[in-house]
Amino acid sequence: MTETQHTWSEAESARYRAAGHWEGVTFGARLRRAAADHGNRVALVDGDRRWTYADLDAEADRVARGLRGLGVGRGDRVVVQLPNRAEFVLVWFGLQRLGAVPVHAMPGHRRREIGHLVRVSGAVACVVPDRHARFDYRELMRAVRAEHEPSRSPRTVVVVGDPGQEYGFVSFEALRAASPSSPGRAAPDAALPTTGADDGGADPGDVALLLLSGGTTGLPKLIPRTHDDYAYNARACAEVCALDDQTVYLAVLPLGFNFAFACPGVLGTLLAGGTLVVAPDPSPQTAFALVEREGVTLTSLTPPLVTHWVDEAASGSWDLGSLAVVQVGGARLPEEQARKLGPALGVTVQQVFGMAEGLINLTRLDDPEDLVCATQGRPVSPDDEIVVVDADGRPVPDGAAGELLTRGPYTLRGYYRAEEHNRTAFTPDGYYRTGDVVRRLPTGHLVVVGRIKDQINRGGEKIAAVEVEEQLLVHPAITAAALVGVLDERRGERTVAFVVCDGEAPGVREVAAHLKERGLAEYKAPDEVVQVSGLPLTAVGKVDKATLARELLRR
Ligand code: OOB
Repeated sequence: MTETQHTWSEAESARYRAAGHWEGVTFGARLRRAAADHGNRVALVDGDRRWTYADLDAEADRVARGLRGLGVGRGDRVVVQLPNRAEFVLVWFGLQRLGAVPVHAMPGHRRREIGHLVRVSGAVACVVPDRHARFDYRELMRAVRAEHEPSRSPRTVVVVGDPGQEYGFVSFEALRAASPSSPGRAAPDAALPTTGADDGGADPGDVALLLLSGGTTGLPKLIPRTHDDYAYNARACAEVCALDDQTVYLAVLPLGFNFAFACPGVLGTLLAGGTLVVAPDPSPQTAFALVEREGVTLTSLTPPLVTHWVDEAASGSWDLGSLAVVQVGGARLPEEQARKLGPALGVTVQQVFGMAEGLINLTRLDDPEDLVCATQGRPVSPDDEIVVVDADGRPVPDGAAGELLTRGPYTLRGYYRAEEHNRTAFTPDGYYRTGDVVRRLPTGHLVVVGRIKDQINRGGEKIAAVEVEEQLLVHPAITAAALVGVLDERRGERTVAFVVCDGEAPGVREVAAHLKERGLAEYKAPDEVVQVSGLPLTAVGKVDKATLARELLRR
């Protein structure tokens, strides 16, 4: 990323500071303040384990000291691939304390995705669990390291749980327990410096974390988020959701997902002095038990979870009285489901249309039911700039459909180290081309009506069609391939791979095994494989995916 080109101008930065959006405080310093303000309040709950704000602050110091002993310092990137456990939060703030930069990976990512993240970010370390959901992450890390020269692969792998015997693998427990006086675990200079002790000397304008984009190209892009912009993201959402120190947020969706982490999620809750409860799995049984036990007030879901939650609530065996607001986003929520959810759980529903790149739209808690159920909300910041344009880039009137372009105080101006992609992903005046087709209502609310980007949204999981197509073509029997999203009752969309083959086409299982072998995350395997004699083309010679989807529905 060329800082001069792909960031906010001096004038814009000054405006965002003057407006109070950018407060000039790093996350490391914010945690220190939170500990001073709310020391004895419970910040974090995971099963039977609890951390007050003072505990969390002290733990961040401990983790930071251990990481520093491994040579991690200001500006260093560290890939964090952890499931929903407290350690995600401990590691995250430990890194912030050093001015180091967490790279948010998803638990489902495999060799190809993690290898790519490691290469692009130049990560010095990775943090993984030993095993999770019957998968061994140490083996994944071994494979990633084997594929890269030592100079280009992470020096250290921190393992939550049993690190095994591999050289360079260290246990998280040992790392956090190591004090500067226990040599062999941490280097003697591992004590934190007295200056920058809150944040390793980081600047609030520095990149604080890297998020993964849903992707539209062969390789996923990294999204740089600064301390200033990301804290504003969380705070602006927290204000709309009226968070305070009584808030108890249940993290059901993966913590690495921007929605659960900062919209307002983890960060919004902690910045407000509330309590974060992590759910180890997204089932309504697990979640409802936590709602009862911890008095959860707010949570967030993707649409496919909504039906399960509504069904389980109907059993009548749970007391969900504390739960006030349920956010739903990441994919389009059908209006009928939105109308059912509120009464079924006895909550206020909030639709969330957001993106890792920045812009977050929320329906307001006091919006009339029709807006809550039939729109995807409106921007959280008065300084979010929205333009809806036609195919020629000309603004369309309110109510008409067009591509959503946006810029503002927490929307990126450029992907990380992606100079070429940045030339087309933004307009010359810095608007991000979302690839989403929306209608804007006179109230400012947006209705998502479609998409022009080559991405499939499988119930909130984003799949870049090109990334999968490239790997399908590696299969010896496949000569041409197109991955298409088609309407699906349960997930909104499911993936269909249209393949042209020399002989008989491989079945769904064989294709899944092939993609797994290629190192792709399992959720990217097509739900269906359809053999065709050729792929239809549009007038400009692109694969005509709309025609493919239509013909499939007609069969
Ligand atoms: C969230 O973030 P990403 O980066 O995984 O995906 C962003 C894309 C959007 O551009 C849009 O295509 C789609 O996901 N999307 C929705 C939606 N919310 C996101 N499409 C229809 N209706 C919605 N409510 O998905 C994300 C990030 C922060 C908060 C919430 C979601």
